[in-house]
Amino acid sequence: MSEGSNDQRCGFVAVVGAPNAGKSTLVNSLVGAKVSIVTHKVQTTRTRVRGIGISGNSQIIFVDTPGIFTAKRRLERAMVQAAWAGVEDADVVLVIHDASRKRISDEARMVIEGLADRPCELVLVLNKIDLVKRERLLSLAAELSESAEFSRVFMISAHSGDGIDDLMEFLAARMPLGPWHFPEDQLSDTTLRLMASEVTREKLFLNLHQELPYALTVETENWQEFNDGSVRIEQTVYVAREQHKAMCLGKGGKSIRAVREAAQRELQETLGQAVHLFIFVKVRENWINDPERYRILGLEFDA
Ligand SMILES: Nc1nc2c(ncn2[C@@H]2O[C@H](COP(=O)(O)OP(=O)(O)OP(=O)(O)O)[C@@H](O)[C@H]2O)c(=O)[nH]1
Ligand SMILES: [Mg+2]
Repeated sequence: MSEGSNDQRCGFVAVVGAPNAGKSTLVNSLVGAKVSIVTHKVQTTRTRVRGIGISGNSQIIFVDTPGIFTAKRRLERAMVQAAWAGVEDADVVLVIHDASRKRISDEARMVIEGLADRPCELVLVLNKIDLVKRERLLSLAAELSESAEFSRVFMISAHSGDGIDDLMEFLAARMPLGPWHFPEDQLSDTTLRLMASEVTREKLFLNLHQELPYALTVETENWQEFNDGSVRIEQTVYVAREQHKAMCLGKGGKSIRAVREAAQRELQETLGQAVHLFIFVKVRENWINDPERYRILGLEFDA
């Protein structure tokens, strides 16, 4: 932290939008490192994830949030509550819209309508422009701007990085004057345990199908560093039914083996050390109504 210089800027940028709009991909791209998991499935992000980016004198704390949708189950309500809470105290709110969708979804409208009366600065970010024709972008920007007052519109591809530098520069200048909140080499405020759980959850999302990824949660329960520089990480995947456990394991343990290998590889790379990852799958019928599971994720139980 370069303390003492009085031209430092530091602030919060919330990243909100419908599920699958590309919020986490964008946060990772702005931070320049993977801080939040990404999959092609909706509702990947379950809680707020803070990623820290630096541009010139500005430290920007990006708050990735779960997608906003009509929540029914307890976990879904907690996720959507966490998303709206991410907007509180933000200096700038980026509204991420998936421009590649043919129609503006009800969920996307819900996000913009929910923000319209808030006193914060709203910036519209049309994402996935690698998949869209330019004419469509202009009409989309005009249509979305009818529902809320945006100070700027950016057209980007979080995937290819197109437009990211301009957005970063804009945000850096928008941050209020003040000392940096985090050391300059810190990329995220999450714990290693939570990060490791998320990596495994991402691999479960990628390897399991239908409702199964939504019916489980992952917790890191043991973390043991050894003198040879390696680490043993033990995790539990909680599922609600025996049948889900069988599906999670796969034939002859094939699915969980693929998950374990992919997660171990990524953790090894992120941590820069040898990782011995052990994953146990346990049935805990009512985990979705257990307050402790929510506390660990930083979610509100009674949202
Ligand atoms: N073609 C293309 N795909 C993108 C772009 N940005 C994100 N994606 C893809 O969109 C999908 C969803 O990305 P995420 O970053 O997980 O989206 P999210 O908004 O965080 O989703 P939730 O956490 O589920 O709300 C992934 O398959 C990404 O690879 C982009 O600019 N172009
Ligand atoms: Mg996400």
